[in-house]
Amino acid sequence: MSKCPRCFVSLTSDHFAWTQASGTTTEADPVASAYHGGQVLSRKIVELRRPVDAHAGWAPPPQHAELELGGPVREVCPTCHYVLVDGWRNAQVTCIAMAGARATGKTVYIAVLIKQLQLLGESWGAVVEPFDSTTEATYRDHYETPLYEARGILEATPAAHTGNPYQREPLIFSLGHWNNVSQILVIRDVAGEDLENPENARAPWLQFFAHADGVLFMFDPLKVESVTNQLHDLVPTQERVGGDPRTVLRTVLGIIGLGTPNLAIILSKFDALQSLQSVEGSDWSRIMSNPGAAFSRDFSLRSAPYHDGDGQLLNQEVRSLLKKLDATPMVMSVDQPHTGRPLPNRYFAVSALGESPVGDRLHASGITPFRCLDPVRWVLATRSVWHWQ
Ligand SMILES: Nc1nc2c(ncn2[C@@H]2O[C@H](COP(=O)(O)OP(=O)(O)O)[C@@H](O)[C@H]2O)c(=O)[nH]1
Ligand SMILES: [Mg+2]
Ligand SMILES: [Zn+2]
Repeated sequence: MSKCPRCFVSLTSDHFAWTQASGTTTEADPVASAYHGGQVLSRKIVELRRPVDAHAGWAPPPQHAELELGGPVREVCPTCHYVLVDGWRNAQVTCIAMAGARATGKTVYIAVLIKQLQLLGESWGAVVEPFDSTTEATYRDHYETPLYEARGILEATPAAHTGNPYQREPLIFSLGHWNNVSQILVIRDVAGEDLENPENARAPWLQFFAHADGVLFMFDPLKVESVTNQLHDLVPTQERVGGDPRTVLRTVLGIIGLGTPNLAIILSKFDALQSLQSVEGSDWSRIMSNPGAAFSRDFSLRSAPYHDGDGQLLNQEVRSLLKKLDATPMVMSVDQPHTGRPLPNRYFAVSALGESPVGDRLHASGITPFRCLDPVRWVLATRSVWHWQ
């Protein structure tokens, strides 16, 4: 089914909306502004709901919108007024929302993820590319260039109320065709700061979490004191630290409410834990040196179906690691949410960079991602995209 790339609400055949395709008269649009998180001006909009007595195959009468608006029209999302491209309703859209405190690695992860999706797609001839010019420019300017070209480290994602919050626009990528249907992946990045504030739980511009197909929640092991204490000689200290992951998880679960996204809980910057192997005599060194562990290998770029068995093993291992990282309360709030209905969930470990950056620069060995595709392949597999039965 198709979904809106901004609010992630499913586009049904019961409710439609259009706007004028051209014209200079615009006015403040309170609906679009609420979902965008900043002021949006729109041209005139008309809506149409399916009449209660309509027959099964009902569709909007041809030219209905053109007649109402007096000229050419463009379809918009009836929930948030996002302008949809022609044919959007025929595509299968998978919507992913990033979550996590500040500096847990969300933005770096997206930058690397797209490259990995491109590599995986190539292995069966699927071209992964930005779907629109906004995505192309946002990905290039805020993700790819800062990481791959300047070899520096990305700036913190601005909170939604500040100057140029590029994360307000969804990142839309085409995954090519699968089962003869155009496949689209939408990713919405978020500023950790916005999730560290529990008062934002009701903000309309964060409600996309409730309608997402996948929520990728990142947990940063470098926030855990017992880890950083052991690491201080091995891994350069990271100066940017975010808020309490438990608050963020609570806010995110609060926003999701009765929604049913797949929840991926991701241990990010896994390279940092891997470097604990060299802390002699510590129990972390024993745990992390286990060659038989699922977290010691990476299947994510194999052009076979998502390996569910491997995913389940990793799930158990990462759950144990999180308990060892004093994150038991977090695991409990996933298992026993206040709604009484746990979300479909799975635990993952990823390293986008492969090695810790030194100060503000990437490590000399460059970017060597580890298991970055797993969470997205899991979400895609649950929707039978890029997956063989
Ligand atoms: N060691 C390590 N550090 C990482 C990794 N990914 C991100 N980082 C560090 O974490 C910082 C914050 O990353 P960023 O993606 O901006 O976090 P965000 O605030 O969650 O979007 C970066 O400046 C990097 O120093 C990783 O895979 N390994
Ligand atoms: Mg960010
Ligand atoms: Zn919408």
